[in-house]
Amino acid sequence: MTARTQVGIVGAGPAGLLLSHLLALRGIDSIVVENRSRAYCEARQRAGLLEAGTTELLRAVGLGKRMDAEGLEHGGIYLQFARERHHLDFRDLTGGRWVTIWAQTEIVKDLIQARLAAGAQVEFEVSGTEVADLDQDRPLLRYTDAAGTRHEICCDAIAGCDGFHGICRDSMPPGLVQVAERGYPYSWLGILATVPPSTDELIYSRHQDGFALHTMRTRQVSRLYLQVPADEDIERWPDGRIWAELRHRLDVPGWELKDGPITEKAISPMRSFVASPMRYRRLFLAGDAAHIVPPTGAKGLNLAMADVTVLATALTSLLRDGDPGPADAYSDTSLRRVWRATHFSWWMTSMLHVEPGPDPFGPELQLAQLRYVTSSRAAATTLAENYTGYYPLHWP
Ligand code: RFL
Ligand code: PHB
Repeated sequence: MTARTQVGIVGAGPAGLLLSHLLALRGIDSIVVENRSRAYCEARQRAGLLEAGTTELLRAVGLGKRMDAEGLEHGGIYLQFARERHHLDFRDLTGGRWVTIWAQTEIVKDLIQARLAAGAQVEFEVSGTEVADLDQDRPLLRYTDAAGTRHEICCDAIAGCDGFHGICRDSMPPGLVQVAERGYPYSWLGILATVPPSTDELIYSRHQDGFALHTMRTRQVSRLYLQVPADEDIERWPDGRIWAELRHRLDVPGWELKDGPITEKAISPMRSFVASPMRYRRLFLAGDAAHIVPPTGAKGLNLAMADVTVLATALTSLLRDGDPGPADAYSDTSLRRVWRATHFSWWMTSMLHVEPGPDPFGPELQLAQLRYVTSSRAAATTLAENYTGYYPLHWP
């Protein structure tokens, strides 16, 4: 069956769903295809922290209601090292900027609900996704739907929002895409626990036995992470060991970590990865399909949403106004932000994690940098500006 749409979107993660929503606001129709189920997409535990610009964008496009009612605004973070906890006041350092704790699961739920309520076509549980005729003005998107029917959609443009393991990046012509990447010799063990957070704002702790992070999802649910070896087996981390290690690495005099039932437990590898260009003719990559950052700077979701904000404007100019300029600039425009965030995420990661192996040089550099960031207003401002989001997002 051959059908038509203006923009074929591969992937119903935050990038693909938000792109479909933004295009609809500009009168451009799209079809979203997703190989997982709706329930899986809505439950997948990932990011939790939004830059100020991302929250402003969500409000501006009608997706701020639940976030404003239930999200938690934070005006800073704690940086901890040598058993001392230091507060960085973002509002003071940046002239009023903040971040918001609002889970990716909730953003995805709101987006799916908004797309379906608007009558959009979002196809879950597809298989055999393919993109073809990429050298033509009408590229094709093919997939098999949940009932087993094969479809072919003739598109004016295709957006590859299919994450790091998707098919779109590898569908670009051989030799076009350059990859710059960095691996890290450690992973994060993340837990979700039903216990009120033991802190009002996030705690990033550099400890000689490894990094730890205390974050949260709601006033009743805590999220915590531990640095573990890159190839660690989750079976080696029963709940009691996780809480003991968190207590050890987050310890400061006079403070106590409350524990509770762990409802989710997973290990994620750490990687920096940037593919460029993010476009071949009428195929555009956005979000994790084009770039990955280690989670220490909390940038992945924010970058994905920034990419599609730029892309929605570019596709509107191309498809509605016949102006190819912003589409031609899309890759360069997005990569400037991507590389800024890539540097910041690498810098935060390198400052806070313990490298395996004996090396007295690295830890001293980390401590010198942490002392500097917590004592110099200029250094603290650099962190605060990057963390809360440096480039404003434009959604006219
Ligand atoms: P996603 O979310 O991976 O969505 C891609 C979608 O495409 C689907 N797909 C396909 N569909 C059809 N056909 C195919 N062939 C397909 N192949 C794949 C997939 O099923 C999926 O539904 O990418 P997107 O939309 O670009 O969004 C990116 C974000 O999910 C990601 O960057 C963040 O979660 C990263 N991240 C964080 N980002 C932040 O900004 N702040 C944070 O606090 C933060 N914390 C985190 C994080 C990521 C983590 N993990 C597990 C990687 C914490 C963790 C632990
Ligand atoms: C999260 O809330 O999951 C989170 C917050 C900040 C990070 C990484 C993850 O740097």
